Amino acid sequence: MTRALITGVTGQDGRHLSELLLAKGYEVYGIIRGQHNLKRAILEREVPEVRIVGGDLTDQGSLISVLQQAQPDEVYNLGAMSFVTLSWMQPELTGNFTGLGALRMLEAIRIIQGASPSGDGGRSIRFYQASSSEMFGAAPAPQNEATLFHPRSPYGVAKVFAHHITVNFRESYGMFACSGILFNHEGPRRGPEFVTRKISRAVARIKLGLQDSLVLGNLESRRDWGYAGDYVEAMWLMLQQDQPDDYVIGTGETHSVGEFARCAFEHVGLDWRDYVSTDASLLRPAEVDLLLADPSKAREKLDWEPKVKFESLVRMMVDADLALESGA
Ligand code: NAP
Ligand code: F7E
Repeated sequence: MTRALITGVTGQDGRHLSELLLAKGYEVYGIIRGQHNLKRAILEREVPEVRIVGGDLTDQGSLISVLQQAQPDEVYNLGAMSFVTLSWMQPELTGNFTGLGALRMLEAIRIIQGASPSGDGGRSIRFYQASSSEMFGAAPAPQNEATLFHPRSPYGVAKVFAHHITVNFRESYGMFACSGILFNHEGPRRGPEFVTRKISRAVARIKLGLQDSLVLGNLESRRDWGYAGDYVEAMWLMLQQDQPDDYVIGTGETHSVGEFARCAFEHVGLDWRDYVSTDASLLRPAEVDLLLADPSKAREKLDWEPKVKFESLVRMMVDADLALESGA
């Protein structure tokens, strides 16, 4: 049975990826940090088959222990401080989790493989790094694997480090290490701090009479938004190839925050202009204005295509929040 180890298993992508791998017959181990918390309880309820192991991306020894315990064939490094706004408030912590965390896991894998009695690396562990379109930042669109990075946030800078160290371990040690440069992907499991979920939740609550308005920041920034369930499939595909490589994953469509809000309100028969206002305190010190993926390499080499389109994604999220907020 193939074994996978996932960091960030309690997050949006961690739960989708666990379900995908379990459906493929994998044994799935998930790293949980700290003590029992709400996100762990949600994971245990939604995907109870995941085998939970304790560890932290800031604790190298814990990662080595976890690898010894789980003996994985594939490691998916999804753990990170992933909220861009918070990365300006806690830049050092972001660098530590999001940047150095990847290095610690790569080193842990290298140490474990090097210690193999067979001397040839033993079980060759395949590694996936959750890179991000935030690394492109101010780079001109459309962005693909050849586009130069110009990150605009401490989060983006930390992800650039994690990306390059992944490539470096592949080139230095011949590790099967892949970096998936994923554009924004969303869904009902998205954290409420991200703009799409903030909007879908507010729309549901306004429709149900539980809230009367929604305050947002920059309505003009544009993102290439896809569905998380489609994107974890791409992560898995990268680790099934003959050679390790890096891939851009996105839809090739871009929409503004305002368009997302308009579409979400329209879905419940409301006009967004009656409810949405803006507040300058929600603007970022430096913004990423335009993200648009050129995912042609993934289409050609991985045979990967996103299935859920923008309007369906918006409707899916609003419908899920309507059900949640109405207690259905
Ligand atoms: P998410 O929902 O914010 O989940 C982040 C996960 O990281 C949580 O499970 C969190 O665990 C864990 N984590 C945080 N600090 C940790 C530490 N020190 N040690 C171990 N685990 C730690 O993020 P997501 O949307 O699923 O994204 C998954 C990954 O893809 C992240 O690396 C993110 O940066 C990257 N990414 C996301 C997108 C997107 O649009 N969603 C796009 C590109 C890249 P706790 O429960 O302990 O907090
Ligand atoms: O912001 C604007 C905000 O926080 C999107 C993470 O998963 O994707 C995500 O990062 C846009 C920005 O996501 C609000 O200024 C307006 O332009 O939903 P977000 P993000 O920053 O794109 C990348 C690919 C990742 O890797 C990250 O981990 O929306 N915006 N008003 C707002 N954003 C938020 N959060 N809240 C607002 O009220």
